[in-house]
Amino acid sequence: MGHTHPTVADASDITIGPIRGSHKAWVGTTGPAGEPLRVPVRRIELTNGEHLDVYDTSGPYTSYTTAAEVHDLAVGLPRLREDWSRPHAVPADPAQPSSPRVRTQLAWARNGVTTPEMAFIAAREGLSVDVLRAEVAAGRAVIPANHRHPEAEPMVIGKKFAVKVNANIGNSVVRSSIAEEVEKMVWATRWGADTIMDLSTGRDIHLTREWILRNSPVPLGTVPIYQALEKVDGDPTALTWEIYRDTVIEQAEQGVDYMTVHAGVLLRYVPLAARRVTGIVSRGGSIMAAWCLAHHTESFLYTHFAELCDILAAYDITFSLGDGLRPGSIADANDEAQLAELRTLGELTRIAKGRGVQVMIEGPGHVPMHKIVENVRLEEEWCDEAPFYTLGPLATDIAPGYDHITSAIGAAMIAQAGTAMLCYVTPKEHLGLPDRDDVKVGVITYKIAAHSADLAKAHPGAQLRDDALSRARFEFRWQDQFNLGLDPDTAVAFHDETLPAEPAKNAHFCSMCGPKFCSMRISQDVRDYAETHGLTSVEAIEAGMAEKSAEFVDQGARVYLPVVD
Ligand code: IRN
Ligand code: FE2
Repeated sequence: MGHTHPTVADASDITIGPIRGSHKAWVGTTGPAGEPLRVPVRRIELTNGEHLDVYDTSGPYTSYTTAAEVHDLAVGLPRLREDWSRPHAVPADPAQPSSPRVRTQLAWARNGVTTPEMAFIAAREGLSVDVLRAEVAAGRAVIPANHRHPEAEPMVIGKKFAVKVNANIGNSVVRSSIAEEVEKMVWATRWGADTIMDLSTGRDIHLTREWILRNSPVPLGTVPIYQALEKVDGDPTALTWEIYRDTVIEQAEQGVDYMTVHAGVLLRYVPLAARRVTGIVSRGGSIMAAWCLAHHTESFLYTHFAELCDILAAYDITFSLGDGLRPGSIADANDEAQLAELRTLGELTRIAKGRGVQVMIEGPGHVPMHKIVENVRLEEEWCDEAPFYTLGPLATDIAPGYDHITSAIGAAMIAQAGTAMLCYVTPKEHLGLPDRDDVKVGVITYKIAAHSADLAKAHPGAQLRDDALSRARFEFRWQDQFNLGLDPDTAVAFHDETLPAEPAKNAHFCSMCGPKFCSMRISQDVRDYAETHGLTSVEAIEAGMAEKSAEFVDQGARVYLPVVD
């Protein structure tokens, strides 16, 4: 079999240009040293002259209008954070005199230092920088920002902030090229992915990641054990701490912002998963379980954890402590294997934070609705409220082909209960590798879950978009209704399937009920009646009723009127 050269990305592969009805804008703020910072927003222009700014994850791609404007993908995005002041090393934990001196957002926050990243994020979230710094200092929020990934626009993951969405991409031996992965990253962030995880396992892992990192406007996460496994030709028993450590350093140098580490899969927990309906479903978890069993030794991720912390601290990489024993079916939810691992993740959280490393905790998986909230409660109790980052969970197992929906139901519930970031699930989950359309459906589905939770948690400003859209809907400003939505292209396409003519974009009805029976139009009529008669709505309704009943009596009080030709 001949070796195919890696195909690299070129500008024609990626989607550029503004999302329908909006354009990229920047809102100014200042950093801790008074330096000007520009925070990106997506500005939706409305037909009534108003506009609404919404959170924007798309990077410069939505500001390009022609292929000629696109930056050189081989060079990468402008290095936004390169010139920002990076404070000097400070004690990892000022309360512990023996803690190492590090340069992480956690240590800076604990020492009362405001970083440019914090100022940028506070403006982005519409919250005060003091609240943000306090949340980071307490370990309740993380800012995944490797010093070596200056292209990324800073963002925060924590329950006091907007719920975030991660999109997984990555090739496998079976299919996909580098160009496709860069294209998927741009595509996923266009629709609102807050972070990207590159889960590549095939050939060209290093090069694929390099292309994604240099061109990604959002933080990038990886699972280093996947690449370590490639280095030993897929034999988990051949893994060593040294191979793993070198892989982590290789990825750290490239700029990976957060890493999934399945250090809570302990030798003694493996038998707990043996009698499960679906055993171990985590890829990383199964690799570590195989290693522990084969060597009958404790996991090298666990025994070398402090050393690993110091590597991550040097770059300010955030731990995403993996849920290697998460349930892979409703039957296995909240079982002893899952909870034993979670307790260990709590122990590891304290070690990492003591060394100044930011931590979030990965969670399930497949969990029926009545067992979801308990997951958040235990995670907060055992892991000192480190941000929770969950995969769904799927609320039922019976809908392959629709698992973006089964999981969004669980995701909305768990986010309302306090989960800070949701890992998307696409319609292809359990069935195959997602393509471009699946990525978009997955991201939009998860934006719905995340935003629903923001509303339920009364996140400041979250409801502005709902209210703007509802007003547009009520006032038959069709263009505004499309453009305020998460996916304007689909909204307009659906509308045009039945009413493609241009005048229908102003019509006071749609094809659902037709021109005669629109509830929105009838309500409008009631309002208009009130206005012309100088009445309140209630009075208008009463007056209108009286008028109608008089008409009814006038016409002979008959329910069925005679046909008049
Ligand atoms: C998120 C929460 N729990 C798991 N995840 C994500 O699932 C994790 O961050 C990674 O992107 C993906 C696969 O992880 P496993 O199967 O190696 O555990
Ligand atoms: Fe699953």
